[in-house]
Amino acid sequence: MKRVLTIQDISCIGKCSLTAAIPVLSAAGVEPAIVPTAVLSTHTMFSGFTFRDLTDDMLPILEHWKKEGFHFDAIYTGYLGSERQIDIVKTYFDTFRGENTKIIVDPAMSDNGRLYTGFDEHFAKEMGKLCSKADIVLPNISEACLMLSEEYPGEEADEKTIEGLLVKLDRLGAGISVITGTTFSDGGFGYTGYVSDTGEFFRYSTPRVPYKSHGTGDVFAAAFTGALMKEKSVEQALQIAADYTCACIKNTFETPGSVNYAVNLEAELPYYMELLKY
Ligand code: PXL
Repeated sequence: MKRVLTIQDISCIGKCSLTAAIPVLSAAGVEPAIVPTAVLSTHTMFSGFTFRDLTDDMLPILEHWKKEGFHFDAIYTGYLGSERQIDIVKTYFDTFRGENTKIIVDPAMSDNGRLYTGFDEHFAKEMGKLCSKADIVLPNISEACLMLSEEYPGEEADEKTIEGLLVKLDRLGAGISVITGTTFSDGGFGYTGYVSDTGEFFRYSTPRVPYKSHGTGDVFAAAFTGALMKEKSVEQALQIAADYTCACIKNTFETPGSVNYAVNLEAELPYYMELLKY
């Protein structure tokens, strides 16, 4: 069984970061190994959340694992709480990057042109440096702009603008750069990617559901990583992740009384598992 290490926070209520990654990776049939970077009472979209920083545990966990000789088929990171955590994650990459270990960075730090509470522009630049150590990066439009010091063009940026951002993102050094949450001229919603080796773009969209929620980037990244571990190509895995994430948003939109702080990712796990079969 493949083992994926994911390094991000636990928001006790929020259905994001680890509480999204663990069920999704498990549904994919891969073993989730975790390094919780912090424990929050909720994700940071609520006010008054508690925050227990676990940075001091990160290196002792690494040292123990080194002694045990653990191996990871992928390492993927999401929300990180500080620049020091970013530095420690670099050590994780350097320590556990095996010949076939895929490194995926989702620089979860911003939405709609605004940084999440607690982050500043310097943090965003440091996240850009972490991206340079990845095989695949998955920022949304805001995150890409912050890492590149580019003006935020809005969520409805046209395809040429997104392609321009991708070419710049490629210079950070990841082999494959993907911008998520892009809008297409036909009204679809999806992602656009760029492959460094070939200089080619690729894109995929699903119908737009008129519903905004939190944590959808985390659901997407976990579903992508899970699919990649099931021997799907990068493009197939991204499509599966987009179809699954879209189904989660639609399910939430259509289910009266759904929570408004996250999507119904659990309800669509059978659909995700179905998608992985083909
Ligand atoms: O990527 C979503 C996310 C993860 N973790 C924490 C967050 C958020 C989004 O707000 O606050 C703590």
